[in-house]
Amino acid sequence: MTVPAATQTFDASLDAVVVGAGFGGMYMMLKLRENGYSARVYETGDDVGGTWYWNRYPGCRCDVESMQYSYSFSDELQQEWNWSERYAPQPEILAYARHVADRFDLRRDIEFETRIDRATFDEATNRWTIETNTGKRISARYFITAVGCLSTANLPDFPDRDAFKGNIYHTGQWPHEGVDFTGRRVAVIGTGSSGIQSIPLIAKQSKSLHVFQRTANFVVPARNRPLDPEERAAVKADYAALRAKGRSRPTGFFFEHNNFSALDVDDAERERLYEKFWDNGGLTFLGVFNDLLISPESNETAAEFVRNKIRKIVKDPETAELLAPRDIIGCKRLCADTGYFETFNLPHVKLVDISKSPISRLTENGLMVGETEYQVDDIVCATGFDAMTGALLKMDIRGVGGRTLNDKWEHGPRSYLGLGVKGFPNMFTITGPGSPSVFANMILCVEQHSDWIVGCMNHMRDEKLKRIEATLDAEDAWVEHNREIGDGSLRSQCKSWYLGSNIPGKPKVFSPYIGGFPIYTDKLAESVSHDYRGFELSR
Ligand code: NA7
Repeated sequence: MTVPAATQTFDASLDAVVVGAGFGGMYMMLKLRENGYSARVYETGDDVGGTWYWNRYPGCRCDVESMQYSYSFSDELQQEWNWSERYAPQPEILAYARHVADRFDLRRDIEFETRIDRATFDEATNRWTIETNTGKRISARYFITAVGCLSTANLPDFPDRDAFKGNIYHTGQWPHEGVDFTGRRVAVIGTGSSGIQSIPLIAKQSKSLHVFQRTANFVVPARNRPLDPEERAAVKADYAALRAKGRSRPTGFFFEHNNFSALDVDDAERERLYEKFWDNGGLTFLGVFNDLLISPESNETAAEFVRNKIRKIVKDPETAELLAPRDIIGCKRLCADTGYFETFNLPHVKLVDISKSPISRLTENGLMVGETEYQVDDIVCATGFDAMTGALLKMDIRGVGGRTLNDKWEHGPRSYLGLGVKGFPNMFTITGPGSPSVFANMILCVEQHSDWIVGCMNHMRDEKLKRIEATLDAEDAWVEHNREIGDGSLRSQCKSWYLGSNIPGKPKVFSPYIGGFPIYTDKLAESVSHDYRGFELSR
């Protein structure tokens, strides 16, 4: 039975509800407050930080350089904060998030330990009713999600999971008190970024370590190092220009890159350039040539360069071959390591290839692969996330006519600009599927979306409008545009979480917008300058 909105009672009536107190939710809250809106952020955790709150596994750090993976909206903030390393470790990023929350007095508008379970659009009032796991009901004109792209842990449902008597951890839900693996027999399942970062450190503590690899991943050295004061000062003195340079690049962050093809140079020069970028470290390796993600032939030169590096580092040839990925470099997200491959030279570390024979079940004492039982005390699942859509679809979101977002996205996410969804008026999805998000500097992305959303809300307020909804035509065209440019990139050619292939049964749709940050910026601006083209606005 639907209770008419007019007769409902609410615990709060707000202009906007924001879901999630990670970097997106915090900045959105700040903008809403600055622009005079009543708003509240609801957050499941007991503190700010989002992904950096939950992912506390050993070795967890950002793969984007610290001086760029930080807010750009406040020069005072970026001048006063001192990153200690080239790639900030998780505790430092969390400390930064806390600092931002305190500095801008955000906590008073954040309700922690409160999960949004349901949001229902009421067509009579053009407002959302939002319900929490604590029993609260809030009415809001706008429902804004800032739930992150990699926030719903994928814990595989191994048969007989409960039979295992030891501990099972997921890297994305790591115990806050930490885990001591000293003297323990450990299994790590998964060799994506989280596995690659944690394996060397778990190996240091554990008595034995078995790494279960379904797909080998391309990994380049991070070359992490402390940042010295002069280096920081030089960036800070030039921060505005550096940020502008970042915004002008497809990834939203600036790094050295070349504007020619891998096939434009001879073998010796190609090798020299790969060596140079390898020595420099980090994901910028994919910037050596401009066609590595377009031309399979060019890509293969980079892939083979990395495979050869693996063969040189890993002493056992059989293990080296198993660790050397066969597919396209950069198709799955490239990983950056500190001592990952070297770890497999340690006598107590073993790689178990599960590409042909998966983990069939857990036992009381470990796990089974084929007929072999691996006895362990602890299992670490570095098995990733239900990426891009997982956190959105976990909520019961109901739009026009009571249609759920789950139903609307049955065959994959559909949105206009990754921000608005037809049938879900007054809902905005910060870094939603269909926006650059994971292909760009996430912090610039959340700033961009929040600025756009609040600009739109101001327009609606000025014009006394009550409802904004993406049109079906705009949504269809955007989905098609995403598909077309996705098809043109090698990134869509393998099984990855960009495509949803890591989650059994999930529709295989290439979700992030791959057109690049500057082009996307223009698209957002064009919509605004054409009276919010692609959206229907009404009283
Ligand atoms: P990823 O990159 O999704 O990696 C997860 C890993 O776990 C990957 O090697 C998967 O193999 C493996 N996996 C997933 N499910 C299973 C099962 N059922 N059995 C065995 N192995 C499995 O997640 P991360 O947390 O490492 O990184 C996510 C992003 O966070 C990363 O890209 C950075 O952007 C930060 P697969 O490759 O699917 O065969």
